[in-house]
Amino acid sequence: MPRIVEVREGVLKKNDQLARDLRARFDRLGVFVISLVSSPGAGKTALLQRTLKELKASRRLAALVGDLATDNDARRLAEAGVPVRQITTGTVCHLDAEMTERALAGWNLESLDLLFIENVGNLVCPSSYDLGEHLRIVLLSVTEGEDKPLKYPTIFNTADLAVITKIDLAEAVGFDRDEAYRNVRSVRPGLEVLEVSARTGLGMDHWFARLGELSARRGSAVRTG
Ligand SMILES: Nc1nc2c(ncn2[C@@H]2O[C@H](COP(=O)(O)OP(=O)(O)OP(=O)(O)O)[C@@H](O)[C@H]2O)c(=O)[nH]1
Ligand SMILES: [Mg+2]
Repeated sequence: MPRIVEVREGVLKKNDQLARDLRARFDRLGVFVISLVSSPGAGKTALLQRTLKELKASRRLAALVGDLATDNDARRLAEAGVPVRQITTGTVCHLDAEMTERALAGWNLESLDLLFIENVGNLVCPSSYDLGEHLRIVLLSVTEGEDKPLKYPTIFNTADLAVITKIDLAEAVGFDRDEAYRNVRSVRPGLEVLEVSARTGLGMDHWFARLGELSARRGSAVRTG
């Protein structure tokens, strides 16, 4: 086997082990962890901003956010008045379990119900790295093109739920809903798909309801990886 492949496999194995340990810790401490992945600008932060504001009255929340540079997203999320930590990855195009664990140091996880993790905007790299989350959500905005699931199948294959974002723009950009669903399901048959607009609020009630239902399954985690 070429050495570069061996090294990469070794890194992934180590990440998987650490992620399993993290998930066991989250389970023990009773915090449900949800990660969001998407291409840059698909609307992860906008969706989270609205979600944190809505859910903070009934749930104890926190968020971690990864970016190569800037703490713009952490500042946007902190406006909701919940604890937020930034992970600055430098040149790395994804979060990994070790970065996640380091970012959690000193945080009182028992005092949380839900922890959201916004991954670096990228449809490729994050797919290989388990962060110990219970639920991985992939976002696809209507402005990206309906073919993205076909071109980036791995991220859709590793997700538990897909959310089509910026649905308020669907008509303006000629979004072909049937084709998008067909493409998601040809890559990942049966994957649940929701539609939202963080701008207008369309679909948000259903999103909140599904988050509530899925996080209630904490005892029998959605992801087992
Ligand atoms: N019209 C519309 N615009 C949106 C919506 N959600 C996000 N946007 C806009 O899309 C742009 C990107 O949104 P972000 O929330 O920063 O996207 P992101 O996925 O967090 O981006 P990165 O963290 O850089 O990957 C911003 O200008 C948002 O205002 C939406 O539902 N409708
Ligand atoms: Mg963001």
